[in-house]
Amino acid sequence: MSQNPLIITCAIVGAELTKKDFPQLPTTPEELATSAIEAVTAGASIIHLHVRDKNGNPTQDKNIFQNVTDKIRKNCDCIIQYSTGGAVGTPVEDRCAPLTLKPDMATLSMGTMNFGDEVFENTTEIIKKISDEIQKNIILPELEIFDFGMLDTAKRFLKKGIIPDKFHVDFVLGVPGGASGDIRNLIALVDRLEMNQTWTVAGIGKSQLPLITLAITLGGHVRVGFEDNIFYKKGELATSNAQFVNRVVKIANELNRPIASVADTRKMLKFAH
Ligand code: KMH
Ligand code: ZN
Repeated sequence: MSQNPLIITCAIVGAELTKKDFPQLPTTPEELATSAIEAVTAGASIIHLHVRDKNGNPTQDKNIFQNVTDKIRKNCDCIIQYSTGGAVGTPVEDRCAPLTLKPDMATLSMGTMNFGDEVFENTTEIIKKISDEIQKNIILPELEIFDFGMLDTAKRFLKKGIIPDKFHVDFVLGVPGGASGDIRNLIALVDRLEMNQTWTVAGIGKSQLPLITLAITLGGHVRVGFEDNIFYKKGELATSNAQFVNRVVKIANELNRPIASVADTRKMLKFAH
């Protein structure tokens, strides 16, 4: 039986690291676009996007999102997924600001959690507001599930109509404060998903490689990139986002999973447009 194509998402930069921590981190619009294009060329079909201001700090500035999106689109076709998580402490209005640009996809985190030593706030009110903006702009949401209770929240909110009934799921495992990157957590979470729901795993730090390998085996999808991990191996920093995508392609080839094109991804995630 032929296996379903593997959707690779690349999270090219998050909101936590700076160039001081990691000089290879893409932060300017040019660097972000180049890194995204390299990742897509290597096999990614979705780019999870955060952007930075002139000083390299995380921002939800709509104009910068537009600028980076235009630069990526000029050079390649891919699905662009905006972060509505922003950085810890970003006000909800700012988190929603880029959504009026109507990206293909946007994230929707399913609960408040400790995030390292800080708190990533996603109260019911915040989730409702972001979900409303996502629906108003006809964007496909990706539910960010950092812990078990967040999956139960998603099911509860789905029944109440707080979140739309069409979405993709991303299990983000290994954030200190959320569920750990232990592979048994992924197995348990997938087991509790409803049938036919598409899902991706993002493993933080050293949990990335075992989690993506398991996800490829289980028929799920994967996210890699500097937002989640900067080490290619123990003690060896990665050189580019594309390097991580290339590794996924190699593992997928060994395990007989074809790589999803952008068209395959749109079809599998049931895009409206
Ligand atoms: N930066 C984190 C606090 C998302 O992109 O939607 C949240 C985050 C999730 O990165
Ligand atoms: Zn993110």
